[in-house]
Amino acid sequence: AVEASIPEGQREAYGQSAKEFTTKDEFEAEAVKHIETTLARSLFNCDEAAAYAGTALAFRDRLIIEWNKTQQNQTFANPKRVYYLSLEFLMGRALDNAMLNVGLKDIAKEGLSDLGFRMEDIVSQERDAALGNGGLGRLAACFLDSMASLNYPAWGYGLRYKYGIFKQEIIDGYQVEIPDYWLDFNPWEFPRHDVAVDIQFYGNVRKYMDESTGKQVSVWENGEIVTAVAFDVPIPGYQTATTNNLRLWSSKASGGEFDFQKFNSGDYESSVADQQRAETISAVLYPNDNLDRGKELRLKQQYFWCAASLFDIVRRFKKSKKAWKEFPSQVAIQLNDTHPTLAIPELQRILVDIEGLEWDEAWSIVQNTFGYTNHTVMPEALEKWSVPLLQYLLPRHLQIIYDINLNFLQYVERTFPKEREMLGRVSIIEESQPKMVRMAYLAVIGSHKVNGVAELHSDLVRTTIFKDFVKIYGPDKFTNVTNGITPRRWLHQANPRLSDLIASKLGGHDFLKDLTMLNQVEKYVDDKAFRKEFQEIKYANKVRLAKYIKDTMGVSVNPAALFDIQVKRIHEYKRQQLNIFGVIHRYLTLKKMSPEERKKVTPRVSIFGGKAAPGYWQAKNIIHLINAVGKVVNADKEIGDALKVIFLEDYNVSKAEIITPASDISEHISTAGTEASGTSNMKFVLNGGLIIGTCDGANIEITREIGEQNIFLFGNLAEDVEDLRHAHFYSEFHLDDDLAAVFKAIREGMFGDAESFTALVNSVTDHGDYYLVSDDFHSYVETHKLIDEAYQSQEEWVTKCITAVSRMGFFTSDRCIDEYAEMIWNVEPLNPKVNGA
Ligand code: F55
Repeated sequence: AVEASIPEGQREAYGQSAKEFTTKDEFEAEAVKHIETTLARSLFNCDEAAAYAGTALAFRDRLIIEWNKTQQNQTFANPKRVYYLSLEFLMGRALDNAMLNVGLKDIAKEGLSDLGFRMEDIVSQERDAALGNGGLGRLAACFLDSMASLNYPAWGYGLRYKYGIFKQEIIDGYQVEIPDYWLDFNPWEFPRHDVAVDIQFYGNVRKYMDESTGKQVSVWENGEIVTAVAFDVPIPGYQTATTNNLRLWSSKASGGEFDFQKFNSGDYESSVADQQRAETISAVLYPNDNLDRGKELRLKQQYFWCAASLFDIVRRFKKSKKAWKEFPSQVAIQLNDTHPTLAIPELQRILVDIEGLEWDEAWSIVQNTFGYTNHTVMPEALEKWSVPLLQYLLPRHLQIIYDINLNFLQYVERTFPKEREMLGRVSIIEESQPKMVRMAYLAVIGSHKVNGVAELHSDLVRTTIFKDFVKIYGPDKFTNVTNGITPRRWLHQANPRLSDLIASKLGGHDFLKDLTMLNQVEKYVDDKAFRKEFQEIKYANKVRLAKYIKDTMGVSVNPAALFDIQVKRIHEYKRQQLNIFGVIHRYLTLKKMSPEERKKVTPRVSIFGGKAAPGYWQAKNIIHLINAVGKVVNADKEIGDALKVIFLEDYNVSKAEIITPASDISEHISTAGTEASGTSNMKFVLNGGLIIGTCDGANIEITREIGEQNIFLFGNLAEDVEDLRHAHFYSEFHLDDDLAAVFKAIREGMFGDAESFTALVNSVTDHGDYYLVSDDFHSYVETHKLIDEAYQSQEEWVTKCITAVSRMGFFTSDRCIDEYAEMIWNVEPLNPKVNGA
């Protein structure tokens, strides 16, 4: 509307309103201005929290200017855009990243020092934005960083949870969950109270014949309405003006704070209750990773977020006045796992019920718009929703799903008339009691491309869970995009000294935008000075982690020891139990040695970290065992530095930035075929650590890139897992001898209360050892011996580490995004300067 615009003559002032500081003094002036006026604090009441706030607000101003320009530029050029739909964005902290991306961290550091503060203290004031569980959520965050850095016109869409993933405390060795209320001061979000969408739930569907068109029309009516309010978060690219948008939806009661009609009619209490109910939708992130629990509130979250996002996307498209058939040339929507699959029937509903398109035309638009990324082949993680629940909550969507299924099954029947048994297998509806909607099948049928996240995983996707669909649609619909990580956060920010060392040899930091340039580092593998500096950096990073361990846990660890780290969500398939059983075996071995022998072994610090889903009892048992072992081993004077066992509390993104650069070895030891990709494996190698791993997920491609002499692989292969599991039940179960000794020690109470570990031991000995712990134990222990030996020869070790780092260029998320853009989205970067912006 014209009246909403600034008059022509006055527009120059616009865009000049916030100061684009470039010097230390200008930065200080901006920060102080914010402390004084925005926060209303005096110079005599300026603590670290205030200094953080002032710094954040100063940088925020800069981001806003670039962000506005980027959005105006995108609106003007109106290119095809990418929309990344993810229920999780595990962003971590924003300030450090913002300072590095706009290239002003050094200036801010000097400015803060003038004001009497240390940069590290200020940066660590910020709370993590922890709107995710693990790998899937962090991948979405890395992708946002890459899309902005590569100038893709891209938006993220998610939920603005009031509570992110819980904070973990360890009390008496057990995990305790504390709610993560993170929003009391969040300068990085902008409420858009004018961007509000009403979302309907429940109700019924009325069908009637439209006399004028002669068409049957469906109307979804009498539902409950909840309002979605947009909160926008700027996503700055690295050394580019592009600043993209992450839009998070927050739920509130429709009609504002209270329903005034109810309020005035004296129904105050129920008006407040309605408000509470509405706000519940975006209240809390579900803390399960790789497990589907089918809760009604979770389904509400999914629809609320999909419907609000699609309304927004469609509204933006309609402004262009283009024909509907142009929709897929303007819009690419990527589904991060099946969590946003309801977007498929929702777009079909918008096109058919609201915009009046014919079914087939609408369906072709839908299929050409969506792409679906699968992150797991494990059956317990594949989402299903019960038909009765969908009928109740989203009656029109259920009808649409049935119609999609009918058309699909008719097509399959025509194409494969002799394979009628296939129909039941590929049906979106599982004929169980109650009937279930298989969301992954709906996602495959409604998308034009389906991808896995590492080569082995994508092969498994094609040959196991979607085998029939490969036959139906042909192999080209199924593809692979191996995961990656952003080198900005995971190298430059987490490990500035290593980043600078590399930059000193490569003529600057350009490699952070083209990570394949790392291959030039290999030239320096024999360079004495380079090797020395590389080693010193690793040592300094270990000293920093050792200090953190001392400060938080009171345990002293020797930074010269081999740091062996496994940090990730606690899950039986990730096999932290294999690791801790291995640690116990090491302890038993050490105890049998003479003091002289013990002096010769490579000293080790075994470090664990990660959260267990609150309802995942066996995962909690694993945490308990790790802590119980730590308590005994760390207090054992005879053992001393030869072995320490640490469980780091509350592993999250900002802690990962301290932990990752400090590893000598990290563990990626999932049962083969279960870890779709893994991404921390990439972070550790990029930071100059080696890995021990199974032939699983991206470990396989890491091996191909860095060379098998630079990685420690062990264990059975994915292709043999099925037979081995079968053999556990149908042949004599053989428990590995060393593992039997470990179990004996546990049972005899060496680590306290033996009873509380019974279930963990029994899962191997009595319940079929589903994760093949016993089958892989010997190979695991032997491989750790090789690691001990290799570490003794520091020269060879450093050679491996430097070689590995130099060959990691493939694993940048920039490469992933370019692959998605080319193979799946068909979008191109947009020069941020085209309008002189
Ligand atoms: C969260 C909720 C549900 Cl309902 C299901 C899964 C998850 C989840 O957190 N999954 C997850 O993190 N998957 C991981 O995705 C990574 C990125 O692709 C992979 O590297 C990793 O192998 C996979 O487990």
